[in-house]
Amino acid sequence: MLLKSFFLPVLKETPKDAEIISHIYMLRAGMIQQSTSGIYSWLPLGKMILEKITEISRQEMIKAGANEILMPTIQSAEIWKESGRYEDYGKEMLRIKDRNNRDLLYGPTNEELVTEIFRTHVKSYKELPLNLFHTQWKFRDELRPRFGVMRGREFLMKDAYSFDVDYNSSIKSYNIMFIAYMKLFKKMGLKAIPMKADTGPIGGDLSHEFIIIADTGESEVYVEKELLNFEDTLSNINYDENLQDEVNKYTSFYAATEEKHDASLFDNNDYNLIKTRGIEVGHIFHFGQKYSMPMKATITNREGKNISVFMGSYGVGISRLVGAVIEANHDKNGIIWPKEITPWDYNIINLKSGDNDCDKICLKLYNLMENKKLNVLYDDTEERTGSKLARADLIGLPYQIIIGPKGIKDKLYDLKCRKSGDISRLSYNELLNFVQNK
Ligand code: 5CA
Repeated sequence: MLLKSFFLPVLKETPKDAEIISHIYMLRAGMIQQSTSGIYSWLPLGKMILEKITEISRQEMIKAGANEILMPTIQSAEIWKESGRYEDYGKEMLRIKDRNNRDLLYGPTNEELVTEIFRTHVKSYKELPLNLFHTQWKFRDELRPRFGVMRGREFLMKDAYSFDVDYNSSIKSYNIMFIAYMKLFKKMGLKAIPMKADTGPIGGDLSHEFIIIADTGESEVYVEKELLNFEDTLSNINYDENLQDEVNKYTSFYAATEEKHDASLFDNNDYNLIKTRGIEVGHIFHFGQKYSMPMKATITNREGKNISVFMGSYGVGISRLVGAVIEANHDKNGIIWPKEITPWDYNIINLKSGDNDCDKICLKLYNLMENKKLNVLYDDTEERTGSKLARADLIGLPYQIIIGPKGIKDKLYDLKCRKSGDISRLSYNELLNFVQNK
């Protein structure tokens, strides 16, 4: 991609109302623009990151056996009246009337809608287990939208819903999602800590939140130190194994959000507990027949008896994750994208666009890298050297290849690793070797 033809409206100044680093950098790097309180437009760089995160989550859901669907953002109030949540959900739900005075709402979550799909089509245990997921915008009229995409009113969520014939099978489905979540956060370059959690308006008897430890996180959490340094074996786990032992490896440690924390344990020497803060990037719930009973989502079981199906729901905060990844990966100059998420791996920076020699060598390298299907952004703009370098640090691609008149004279070019800040001076061939063998 040539930067000249990429819409990257970076801001030089720190925006006034942004309090935390991810919000500041997302605005400064031209990733998002506020439309109104808690609602954002996603500009090209932001959209690319959103897509990357969506795709990692999608691929892991599919590996874990889930089927992708797409439910609408607007739902009929009827099904919510059936489940009993229409009144309960309170002011967070955006209620709308259509031209025929029918009650509609902008979905804050999809348990009811997916249960309606299920009950229309599935009648027998033979069609189970089933897991349906989608990635769709939600609206919650949060009391205090803040920190940019971290607590938005409109936000993108991946939500999955499992259906099973009995309690034990539904715990198996819960465990599959538990492990899938650990895997997908790891694939985003993040260390997520599963914690016992409150079930809130979703309900149920079993729930875990997945938390990224960060000072700016909104949740207060208590976690056993050993869990923070725990070496996982996730890459060796297959979804067809019995996953209870794997899940127990995590849940045997003490880790809880504030609402679930047992304060008497904090002073207890048996637990090496620390109190810290974190960002909730995922939340899973097991709620059995809470929705299937009132909504009459029944199936025949092996004994030919009609029973209400057992369910769970599983959410990943896709748009919040864009902020969370930045909170976990940045320095004073800007974002440092992990390789799993970065929109491009390399940033060629032409320090003197318009100079014949600089243009020639940059373009030659760019074309060669493109032909080799390397993922590269070429800064061919006419900005000043200082602004180009500052912008490159701000947008945080893993490697910068910096080419200017001095380098051309010496036949040595700078390769900068964004994360370590290390700069190597390499010949053209050494550069090629590096990018081809990376
Ligand atoms: N139906 C269930 C699971 S599918 C559900 O809605 N769960 S939730 O309420 O916990 O939301 C799932 C995830 O969405 C959260 O873990 C969080 O990462 C994200 N999320 C929730 N509210 C917001 C918000 N206001 N802004 C950004 N992300 C949010």
